Amino acid sequence: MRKSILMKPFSKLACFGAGLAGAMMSGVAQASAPEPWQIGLQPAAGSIAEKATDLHNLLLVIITAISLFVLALLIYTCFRFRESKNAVPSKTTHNPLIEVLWTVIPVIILVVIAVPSFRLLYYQDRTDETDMVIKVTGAQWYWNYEYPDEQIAFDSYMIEEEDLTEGQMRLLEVDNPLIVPEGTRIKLLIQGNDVMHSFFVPALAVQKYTVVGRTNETWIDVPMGETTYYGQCNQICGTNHSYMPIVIKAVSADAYKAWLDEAKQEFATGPVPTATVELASVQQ
Ligand SMILES: [Cu+2]
Repeated sequence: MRKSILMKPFSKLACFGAGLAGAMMSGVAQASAPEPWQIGLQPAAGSIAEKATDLHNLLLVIITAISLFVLALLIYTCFRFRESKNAVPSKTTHNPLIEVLWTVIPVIILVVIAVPSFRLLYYQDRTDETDMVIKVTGAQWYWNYEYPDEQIAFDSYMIEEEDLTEGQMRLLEVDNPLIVPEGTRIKLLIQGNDVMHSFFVPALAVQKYTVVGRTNETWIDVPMGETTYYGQCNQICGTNHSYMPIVIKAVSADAYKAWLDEAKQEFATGPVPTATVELASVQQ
């Protein structure tokens, strides 16, 4: 299998590193991946994920309060109107005050949720301030990554279980990860090659469908720090849907340059078709 020059040093470190603040401070690469028995979100990486986590936390408070309120009402009703105390049920059908309350209060709650929700939706939708463009194509069953400005493109396949090396995660490692420089805002142009797939990397809070004949645009805000972000296809796309993981490795500017030099030898595409260039420049 083809290996990028960065594959070796990073693969050893690409295991269960999430939350290792000490490791990050000392500049050692870490990984952002699911952990056994994890129930919360993966640590937020970048501004989009931070905003998404904030919204999630706000919603958690709201839904918990609503659930507890409804539970309390149920318990009170069951107790207060039990048969022994209330043998003949009330025939009341209308109560204007309660009806106004149970209409207006949910509307207010929905508005409170909608404001930060739409703000996040538009924030992560697109931005003019991106540093580079990467075209992502979903295919049965692998990913293709193209750097139109560098004229390189390569496929990224999952590493089979029997080929895994010590410390690598089953179903999550790939032969050619998407290498990006740390601290960069990257515009993603996402396309499908056959059926619908979905490009999903939880720590970066990016999830976008790949659709044949259509280019979906989004962006990721890769923070500083040499981190490997793991994701997976998130739209059932056929037999091997579970076997097309996504690995994004954020590396230092120097390491990115070194990788780029190597990749230009190995993955050169030649001049990019005009349509792609136009698309990238129109959307910038
Ligand atoms: Cu899939």
